[in-house]
Amino acid sequence: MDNYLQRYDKYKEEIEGNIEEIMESCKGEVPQLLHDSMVYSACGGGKRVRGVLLMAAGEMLGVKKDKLGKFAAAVEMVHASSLIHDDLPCMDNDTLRRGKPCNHIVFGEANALYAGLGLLNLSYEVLLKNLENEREVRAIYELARSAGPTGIMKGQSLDILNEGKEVDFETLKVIHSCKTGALIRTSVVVPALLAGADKNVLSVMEEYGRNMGTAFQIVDDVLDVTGSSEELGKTAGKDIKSDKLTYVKLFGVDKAMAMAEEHINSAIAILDSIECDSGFLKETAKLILNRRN
Ligand code: GRG
Repeated sequence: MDNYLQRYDKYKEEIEGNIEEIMESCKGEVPQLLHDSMVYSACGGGKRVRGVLLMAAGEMLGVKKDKLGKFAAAVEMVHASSLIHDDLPCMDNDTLRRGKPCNHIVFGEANALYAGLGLLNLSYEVLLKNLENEREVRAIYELARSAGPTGIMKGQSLDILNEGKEVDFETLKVIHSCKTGALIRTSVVVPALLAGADKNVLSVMEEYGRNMGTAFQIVDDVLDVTGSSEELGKTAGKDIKSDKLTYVKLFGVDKAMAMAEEHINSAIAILDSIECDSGFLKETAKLILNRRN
């Protein structure tokens, strides 16, 4: 376990170093306030689960380390952009994120809007600037698709449209698989694409990512009612207040956790069908189930 945590922290450090480098490289050209607000959210903490998954899956499949670092930074920048927008008054209207005031509280709504769009765009700019081969084009396409109107944005749109609506499991599954699942799945599909993996490996990584994404959001739903704002670094109890469609609303805490565990077990089991050293990805699956923030 100690080894696992050390490796996790090493990936995290590498990702954060890469994001800082990217932000530093455009410093002179971006208005100071906009740059500050992008840095505030892109460099300001977070577990970096998506980036870590990308680095670990890529290493497992034999992708070059420097390439992985760029993609992991990009995935985390896309994620940060979605968090900024998620917190805006016109969306979830929150004030606390990663234990700090939300971006719009510090920099104002207009800046927060641009910081989110800026990080989203910059993530693609950096990847395209360093483009080396066709595999990377496919990987960038996958990232763009998961962040767009058939991915995260679709999930968020349906999430907001379904606040206060009747309970409907099919809709809930679509919301979760897009809002949260898309980027988590992409985090392990991108390295498979970069590695030029065959169909079998690609579908195993997809299946692993799909289960991880669903479990991640179920646990998020549970933590919203069982965690404190201090632990979570964001306002607890928001889902009930907004009458969101969640696993807890549909099934209660215990059943929801049992369902998350099923997805985690499936994620772990599917990795056994490829001949790779998948120990780290299996441990990360367990971590997602047992996380407290
Ligand atoms: C600009 C890409 C983009 C999208 C706009 C606002 C929006 C549409 C989508 C919101 C998507 C969203 C925030 C989903 C919730 C996903 C989720 C569970 C976030 C928390 O992830 P953690 O726990 O956070 O990994 P940290 O802080 O650790 O990174």
